[in-house]
Amino acid sequence: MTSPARRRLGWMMTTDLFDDLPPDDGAAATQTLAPGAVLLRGFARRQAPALLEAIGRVTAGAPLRHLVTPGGFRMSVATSSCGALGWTSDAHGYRYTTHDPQTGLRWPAMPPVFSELARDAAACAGFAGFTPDACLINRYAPGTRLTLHQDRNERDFGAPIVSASLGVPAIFLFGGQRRSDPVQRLRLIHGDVVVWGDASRLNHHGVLPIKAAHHALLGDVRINLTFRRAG
Ligand code: MD6
Ligand code: FE
Repeated sequence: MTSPARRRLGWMMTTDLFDDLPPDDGAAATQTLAPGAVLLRGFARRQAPALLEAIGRVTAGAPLRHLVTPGGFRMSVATSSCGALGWTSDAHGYRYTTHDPQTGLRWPAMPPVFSELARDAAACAGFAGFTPDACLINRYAPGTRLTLHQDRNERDFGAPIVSASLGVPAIFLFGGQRRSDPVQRLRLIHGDVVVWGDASRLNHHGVLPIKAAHHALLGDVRINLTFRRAG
């Protein structure tokens, strides 16, 4: 049982099991998507349990809800926010507010584990000194999608967007400045982080309908944290 061949097979089987996991040493694999846009594979995986605990606390104070678009459509994604500013939408348009319109209270403070992740991911992508003042929390049930759009409600496009994925996989669409530009389809899994700024800051992006799947920590949902400098 301990022949060289058997040992080699055991070693191969072990490495095969872990092949699809990114390195867990802080030097996660990075993939450039476009000038100013990078995918950091597994960047948030280590912090995921702490992020989930903080998401629970934030959404206890500012519940996830289905916003209505200015056009009158109920969004399939359920949304909350934390930080000095929260993103919201109603018949009057998309905007950032200091208070949650649903509770009348200020948005919950941004947990340090959130802001530290956003700062570190931005720095890793070449955006040192990123200090987000808004974090949008999106929960995707199976079938939920987000149509291609640009993030342009922020005051200053000098800061990047940092987007962390948790839970079941999603196909993230990353296009260009024009809606008609070619779109990359990226499969994002638990712990992956995408950062886009500079020449990519106004690139279109979206999420295809989430497929039924199971994740050990999150069950059948995907949660996305999107960090911005909004004010
Ligand atoms: C995501 N969310 O949930 C990405 N952008 O994976 C967004 O891109 C987004 O949910 C602007 C406003 C709301 C959003
Ligand atoms: Fe967006």
